Amino acid sequence: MNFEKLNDAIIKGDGKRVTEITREAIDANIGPANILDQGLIAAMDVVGEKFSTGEFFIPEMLQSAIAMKAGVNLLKPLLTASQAEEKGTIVIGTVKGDLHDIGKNLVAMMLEGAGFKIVDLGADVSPESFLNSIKENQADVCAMSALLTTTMPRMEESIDIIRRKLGHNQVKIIVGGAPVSQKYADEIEADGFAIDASAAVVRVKELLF
Ligand code: B1M
Repeated sequence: MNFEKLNDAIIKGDGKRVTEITREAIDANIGPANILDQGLIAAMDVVGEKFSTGEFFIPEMLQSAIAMKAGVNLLKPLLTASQAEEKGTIVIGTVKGDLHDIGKNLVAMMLEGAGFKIVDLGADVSPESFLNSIKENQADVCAMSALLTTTMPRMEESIDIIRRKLGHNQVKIIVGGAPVSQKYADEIEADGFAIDASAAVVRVKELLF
C-alpha cells in the first residue's frame, strides 16, 4: 500500500480522513504495525520537521496529534489482541513537565498486547506519583517516556527517588522517547532503554524473564 494519502491526512490534521484511510487499510489486510509505522508515525516526523522550520506552529502540531490518535484508536484492538495470561504489572507515564503522550500510549498498548497489566499515569507525572503508584500496584516495571530534552532530567530524578525509597531490586525501570538513548539510559542508571514500542516489549521481557 502507498501510505502517502494517510501521511498527508495526518500532516493536514484531518482526523476524519485518517479514520477513513486507516479503516480501508485494515480492511485491505495491511498489517497494523505497518499502518502505524509507515502511515502514522512517519507523518508525525514530517510534522516535527515542519515545526522545526517554522512552517507549523503549536495548533497545527496539536491538530496532527489529534488526527493521529483517531488512527491509533482504530488500530488499538488489533495491536493489543492478546491471548497471553498476565505476565506482570507495569506503571507507565510521561515525565513531569512533558505533555507528549502518543509514543507512551503506543508503548502501553504494545505491552498490554504482550500480556502485561498496565497502570497508565498519563502525562506530566511527578517522581512521587511514579513512586506511589509502583508501591500501590506492586509493579514489576516502571516505564518512563520523555519527548523533550528539557524534561529528560525528570527521568533521572524519578529514578533517584524510586531507588532511594525502594532499593535497586524491587522494580525494573525502563526509559524511552525520541531524545533518549541507550547512552543516556546508562548514565541515569535505568535498567533498560527501548527505541520504540515493539523494542520496549522485548526489553521488558528480557528484564523480567
Ligand atoms: Co512537541 N515537540 N512540543 N508537541 N512534538 C517535539 C517532540 C519536537 C521534537 C518538535 C520539533 O521541534 N521538531 C520538539 C522537542 C525538541 C526538543 O526537546 N529537542 C517539541 C517541542 C519543542 C514542543 C513544545 C516545547 C513547543 C512549544 O510549546 N514551543 C511543546 C511542549 C509541551 C510540553 O510537553 N510541555 C510541544 C507540544 C506539543 C503538542 C502538545 C502540540 C503535541 C503533543 C500532543 C500529544 O502528545 N498529546 C506535540 C507533538 C505532536 C510533537 C511531535 C510533532 C510528534 C510527537 C509524536 O507524537 N510522535 C514531535 C516531533 C517528532 O517527534 N518528530 C514534537 C509520534 C510518536 C509515536 O513518537 O513519541 O517519539 P514518539 O514515540 C516513539 C519512540 O520515541 C518510542 O516509542 C514510540 C514509537 O513506537 N518511545 C518509547 C516513546 N516513549 C517511550 C518509552 C519507552 C520506550 C520507547 O519505554 C518506557
